[in-house]
Amino acid sequence: MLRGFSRERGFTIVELLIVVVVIGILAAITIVAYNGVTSAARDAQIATDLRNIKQAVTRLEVDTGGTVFNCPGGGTTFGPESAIDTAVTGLVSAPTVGAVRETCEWSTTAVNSWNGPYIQALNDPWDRPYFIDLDYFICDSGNGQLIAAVLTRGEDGDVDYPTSANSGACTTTASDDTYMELWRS
Ligand SMILES: [Ca+2]
Ligand SMILES: [Ca+2]
Repeated sequence: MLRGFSRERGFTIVELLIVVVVIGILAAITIVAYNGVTSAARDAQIATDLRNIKQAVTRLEVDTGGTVFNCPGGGTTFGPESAIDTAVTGLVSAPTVGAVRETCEWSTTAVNSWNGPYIQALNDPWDRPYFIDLDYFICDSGNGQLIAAVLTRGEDGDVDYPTSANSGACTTTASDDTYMELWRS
């Protein structure tokens, strides 16, 4: 009886600790794997959204003969910037006739030939509208470049130019933005 009781005494503290540690390791591995999957899915969604917005910009150009904000020659020099769902971009709702900024201006002809919406209002994974910036600076092959881009400003919600310099030699700096180039001057 005593011997049988002894065999069924249950787990020792050491055995229990080992079980707890093993469960902890398995949980950590699962969390890391899950985060990897969700961030890959998020990146894929952003890539799809940016591509769709770029296609909408092209359709807007075909109809109006202009482009987002209706800047002559595309406009990358100190061009305007805005969330895609504002009327001034001309993507989601019809723009009104008038000056935007610098030489960008919606003319009566362009507004009359507007046949959108070219895309529905669309938010990034952090529930903020995607953003169009006609003077977005990037570091390309070691040189600061000015481009027109559509982007998500990332988790921090701010535009972080991913470059150390606006022109000339540059190094890439930390940025949680994800952008797609529309054109460059
Ligand atoms: Ca800008
Ligand atoms: Ca950012």
